[in-house]
Amino acid sequence: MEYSISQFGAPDAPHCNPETAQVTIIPAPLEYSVCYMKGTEHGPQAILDASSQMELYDEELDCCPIEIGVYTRPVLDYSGMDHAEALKATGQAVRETLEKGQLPLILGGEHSLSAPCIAAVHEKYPDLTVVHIDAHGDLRDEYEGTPLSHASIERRVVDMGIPLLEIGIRSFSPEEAEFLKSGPNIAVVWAYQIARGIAQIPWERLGKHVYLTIDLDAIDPSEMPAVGTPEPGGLSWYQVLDLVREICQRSTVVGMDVVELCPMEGQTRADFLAAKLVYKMIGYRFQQNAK
Ligand SMILES: [Mn+2]
Repeated sequence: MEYSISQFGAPDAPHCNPETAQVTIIPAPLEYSVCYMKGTEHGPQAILDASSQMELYDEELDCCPIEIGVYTRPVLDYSGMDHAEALKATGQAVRETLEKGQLPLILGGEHSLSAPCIAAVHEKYPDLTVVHIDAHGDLRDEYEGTPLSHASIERRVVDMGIPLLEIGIRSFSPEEAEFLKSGPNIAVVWAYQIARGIAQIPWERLGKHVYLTIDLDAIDPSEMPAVGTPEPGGLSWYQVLDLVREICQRSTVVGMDVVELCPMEGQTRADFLAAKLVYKMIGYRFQQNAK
């Protein structure tokens, strides 16, 4: 790609000192198990590039969230690695960020990268809850022969013994439905419940510390067309923002990711949505701390 921004919010971002930043963005162009549209490996760079065109004042929060310090690591280089090695390297980047006392915010890349990131955050915060905003349940034990698949990521979270809250789901296999009925520690808020105004989100499930993973296909394809596996009937921009805001008000978010952007020719609105979502997540997260 010719246009290649290395710091989120650049070129105006003056607050990207790696030592004093409160957030470290980890661009993770991981793509091994994507099954339909390929291209998520270009997602992180598309988000960084779009972020350079974004205004840094947040009218809702009446501040410039970037001033808390947002450092972007060099894009992770997975060349020569197999899927398992790439996941390990991603988890290591999260661990290094946590050791510096910074909040890791990972840009995907395919959703399988969340597993090592969540594992690393869970080591530091054993009382972790995972909130998963997605169109898909991602609860298959394995998919296309691998337990590392992006379609199995939340099953790995369950395997780790971490309570899970899934929101926006509208694509679920019979195997996943059966698994859910077997009583694992999962609550699911379906997209249709949100669309009809009958969703009762079990917020009491959230512990003190939350890891938030957002698969961009949670958002309706009319607003977010650039994903590998689009599903109709998704959440709106403001519905997603309201969820993120509420999560940040109720708990301390100690890790987050935005995954599955699959940049497409002529669909730059998707890259801009992803970049702005990342910025709103940072704003909500630290506005809550400032109160
Ligand atoms: Mn998904």
